[in-house]
Amino acid sequence: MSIMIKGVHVYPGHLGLAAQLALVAELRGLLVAAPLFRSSIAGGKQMSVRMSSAGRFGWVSDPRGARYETRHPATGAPWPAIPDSVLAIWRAIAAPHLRDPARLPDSCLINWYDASARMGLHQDRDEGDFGWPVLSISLGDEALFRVGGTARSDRTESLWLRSGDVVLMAGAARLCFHGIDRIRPGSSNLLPRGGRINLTCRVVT
Ligand code: MD3
Ligand code: FE
Repeated sequence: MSIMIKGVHVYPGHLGLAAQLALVAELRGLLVAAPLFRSSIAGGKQMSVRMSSAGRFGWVSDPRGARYETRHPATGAPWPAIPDSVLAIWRAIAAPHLRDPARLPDSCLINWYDASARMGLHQDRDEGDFGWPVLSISLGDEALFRVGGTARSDRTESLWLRSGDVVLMAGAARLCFHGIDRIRPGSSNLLPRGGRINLTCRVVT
């Protein structure tokens, strides 16, 4: 079951509680090997979201700019593999929208939001080919997601994303402006100390 908002497919409650808990347990191990770090945005300000990655490429942004790197900026180690459970969600939801249905993502960005974190309106433009879709998985506290059109000035619509929701940006929606206005602290008890995790799977090359 899915709904559409501004061309973006939303699959509410795609992951049940057991699947969410299993995924969180897997991410805990992954984040020991590849700890969360802070990126900065143009102008040098730090982002409020902390992040890490899995897969061949991870997204990093520092005063030199935003780019994909094959190694963690603090440890220097290659990123851990994308969990099979995440690849299974990609196969189930993204496959019908792929030119090559066997193509897997080569990057899974892990965004961690505390009670005051947000993400300003932006486009995802650091990948080599915008023909591939982007898939997002929400875990933990609810988040107010805003999505517009392909111009920054286009009218936006908002939607609360909840734990277990999956979002797919394919076709023209791949270049929509989007962001997270705020999270709703205490709205989920999936993560013992609260907060929100968002996983974003992308094809980079
Ligand atoms: C719509 N993350 O990491 S995921 C990002 O919840 C990012 O952490 C947000 O935007 C988060 O770049 C939103 C949903 C999402 C991701 C990519 C998109 C929506 C998108 C790309 C195009 C249009
Ligand atoms: Fe984005």
